[in-house]
Amino acid sequence: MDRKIILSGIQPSGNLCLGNYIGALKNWESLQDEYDSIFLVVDMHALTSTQSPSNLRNRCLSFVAQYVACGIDPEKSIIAIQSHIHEHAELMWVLNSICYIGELNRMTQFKDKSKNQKNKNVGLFTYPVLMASDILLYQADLVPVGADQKQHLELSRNLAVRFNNKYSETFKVPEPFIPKVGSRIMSLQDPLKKMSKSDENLNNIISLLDTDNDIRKKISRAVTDSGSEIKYLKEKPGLSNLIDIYASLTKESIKSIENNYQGKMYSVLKKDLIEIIINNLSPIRSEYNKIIKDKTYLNDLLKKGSDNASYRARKTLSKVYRKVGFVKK
Ligand code: ATP
Ligand code: LTN
Repeated sequence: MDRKIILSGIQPSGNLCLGNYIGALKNWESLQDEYDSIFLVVDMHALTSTQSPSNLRNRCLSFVAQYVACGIDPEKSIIAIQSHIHEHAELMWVLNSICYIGELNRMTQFKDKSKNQKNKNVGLFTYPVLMASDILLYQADLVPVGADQKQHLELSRNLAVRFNNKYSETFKVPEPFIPKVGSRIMSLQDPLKKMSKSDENLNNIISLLDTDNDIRKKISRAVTDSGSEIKYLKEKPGLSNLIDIYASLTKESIKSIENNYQGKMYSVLKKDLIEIIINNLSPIRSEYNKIIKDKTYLNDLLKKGSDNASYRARKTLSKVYRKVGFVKK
């Protein structure tokens, strides 16, 4: 039987951070043996916020190298850059025509991200339709993402069902795969907001390429409450976030972490957490430093990835064009 398909993507804005690693990349790595996997660097999505062209270009390659350094194996999974496969934009146009403005108006990420923008760009508004097209193009069964993407995924499901009902069975209806622990890692300085790779305050985030010293400093300074009991509680968002990171990286349960640190000071937990993060990230960093230098290797894997992805994308898009009534070339 054919293996089920998973697909996910990260936009190359800012530096990949611990939130992206725990919420997405770490799960991609463990799912790739079981699933037919496609992992994208979604550069077209990144255009919805301001990007310098040369930074965007460099960051795309750097993200590909970081995917591989995190254990995404190009022999097992397709790794590709979204803009290399023109079918994403083409399917989006078709999906735009069955998506309602009211649906996009309800998207909380659009409300958050456009809040402080004077001139809101249309791309930011229709971004979830492009995401639906990424997913539906490859007939994905499962989409491993952090909790913040749940609403976008619901829209992808609705668009798939709507298209299938209007024309005939065409798209698989994808399911989200959201980790039980670590689906929403919070900012280190403001634990009420999500850790985000494009955050301008670098003290809020641990970047995958931070040095050991950066990690030590940032975790030592991470905001906690003034209490002393190590308990995972809503009233202790800073401490609970550190426990979440600890639990996700060690696979230890939150209960057992609480038991092990009973009666100990926050600083003891922080010190151990620093070692855990360093043990996870330093091998990734050294692997990255090797891979990023080998441009031939990166270009070859991208060529193979986009050839494979384009083949699949073409198959779905030609079916869609036929169903909606476009004349065959
Ligand atoms: P940006 O700040 O550029 O909007 P981001 O850090 O929110 O970026 P995305 O590109 O939106 O990252 O997300 C990439 C993947 O990482 C998605 O699957 C998303 O759900 C996941 N993710 C992002 N932030 C977190 C977080 N704080 N905790 C867990 N998962 C996260
Ligand atoms: N919107 C996602 C990034 C994204 C994505 C996708 C995730 C774009 N296309 C397809 C999963 C599947 C975000 O994390 N901001």
